[in-house]
Amino acid sequence: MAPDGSLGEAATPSSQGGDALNAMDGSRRETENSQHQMERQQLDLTAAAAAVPPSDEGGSSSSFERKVRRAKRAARSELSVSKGEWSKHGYASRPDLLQTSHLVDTLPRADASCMTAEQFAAQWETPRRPCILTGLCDAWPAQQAWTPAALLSHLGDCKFKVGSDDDGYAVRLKLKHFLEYCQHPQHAPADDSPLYIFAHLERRREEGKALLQHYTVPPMFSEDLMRLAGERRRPPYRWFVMGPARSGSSVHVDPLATSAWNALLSGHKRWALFPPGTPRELLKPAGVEREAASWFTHVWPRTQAPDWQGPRPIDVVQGPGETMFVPAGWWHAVLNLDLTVAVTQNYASTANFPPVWRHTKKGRPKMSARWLAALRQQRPDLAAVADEMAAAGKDGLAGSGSSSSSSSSSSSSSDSSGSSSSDSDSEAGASRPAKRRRGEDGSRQQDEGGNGCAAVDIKAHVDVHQSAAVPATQRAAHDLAAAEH
Ligand SMILES: O=C(O)CCC(=O)C(=O)O
Repeated sequence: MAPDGSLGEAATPSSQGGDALNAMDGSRRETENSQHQMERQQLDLTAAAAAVPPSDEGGSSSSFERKVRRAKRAARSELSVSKGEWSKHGYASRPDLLQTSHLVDTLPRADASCMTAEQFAAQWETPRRPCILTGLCDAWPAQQAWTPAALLSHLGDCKFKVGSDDDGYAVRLKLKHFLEYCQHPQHAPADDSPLYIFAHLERRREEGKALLQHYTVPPMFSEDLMRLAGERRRPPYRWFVMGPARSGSSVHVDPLATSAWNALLSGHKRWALFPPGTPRELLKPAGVEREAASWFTHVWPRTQAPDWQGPRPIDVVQGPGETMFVPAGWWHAVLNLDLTVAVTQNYASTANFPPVWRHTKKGRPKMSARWLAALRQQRPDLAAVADEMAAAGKDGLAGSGSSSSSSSSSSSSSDSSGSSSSDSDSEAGASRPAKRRRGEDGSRQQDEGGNGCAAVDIKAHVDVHQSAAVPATQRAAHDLAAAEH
């Protein structure tokens, strides 16, 4: 083992040489490599778990147990922990859920190590073509710093958001407890849809400050126009993401018409991508739990049936070192196939400015006013676009309201915003900082329809209870809005 507790080498990206547009190669290639990588990762996780003192904080393993149970209860109050409802579907004993050999991965891979922002915009971003970029994160300090063992040693006592409670408040666990949870036979390895760290990276939090030093935004994503609105005003836009097998993000579209990149440091993620305009009712049929594991179990197979009415998904297995580009408006569902560690950011750029502006103006009027003022100074060309849209009456969203029914997995939303160091949060309870609006700031919130509504931040994640409260008509309006651009 290396001094940092990792197994020495950084994960090897499965990049392709040259222009490297390699369709049809991902899944099969990854499956060959993945066994070896999973074994290495398992060793690292085992090492990390072994490093967790068995009797933490002077207590016993029952202290760990209490905290994890409390987190589980808060994150999914509809499931009884004591009655074993976290494993009621038996997904953990269905090996097919994590198998990918039947998939044909047709997503293009492009070597981005020498790609300019202009080349990226012309080839992928402007035509809104999803792709996987390679060669972007090989040299990041995160390659060493984000192994489970290294994270444990540096940030083991920091609390990370693993879900949200019924009121939308963050549920947090110390990283050392989360890592133990990932290993403990009665928890993640048995859970249908395990807890998932989806932590907004904020400089004012200790873990945010540390983790932000470990990667750099690749040049093709660095335009990041919302930065002009000011770091404190802009919606949350970057997250550290870590989760065990079967955690993930159920099908959704990222809101405010933003695009996203997702760089995977270790592990494997299965993605299903659908183009903008795919009918929501096909992708989110009634009666299917809003968890990635349920979506891949019940909905994905329908997409393969001869009578499927929508576009077929683009299936992808993303491996270590690969960065997924999700253009604005694309539906996506993601299932972690093993323990994954990733960072993801949402952004607005020249290429997607008009729809982002439309959604932001409607959904975040105060921020958009400030943003427009900054654009007038620094990007008069885009301020002119905004003015033209206003003149043409194209800067609002028909029928918009607030919704963010969504999405995913075991992770859910809402971090604290204007507040709250980890000291003030109680672990495994929901943090309740003063003066925050539900679903705001720090939320990993995802939207189903690309809407930009007042209560919605960049990634709206509202759990099953909240989603249920969103009227269907409202959701349909958002879906129409999403389909439109
Ligand atoms: O779980 C993941 O890594 C995917 C995240 C995602 O879909 C998103 O951030 O929009």
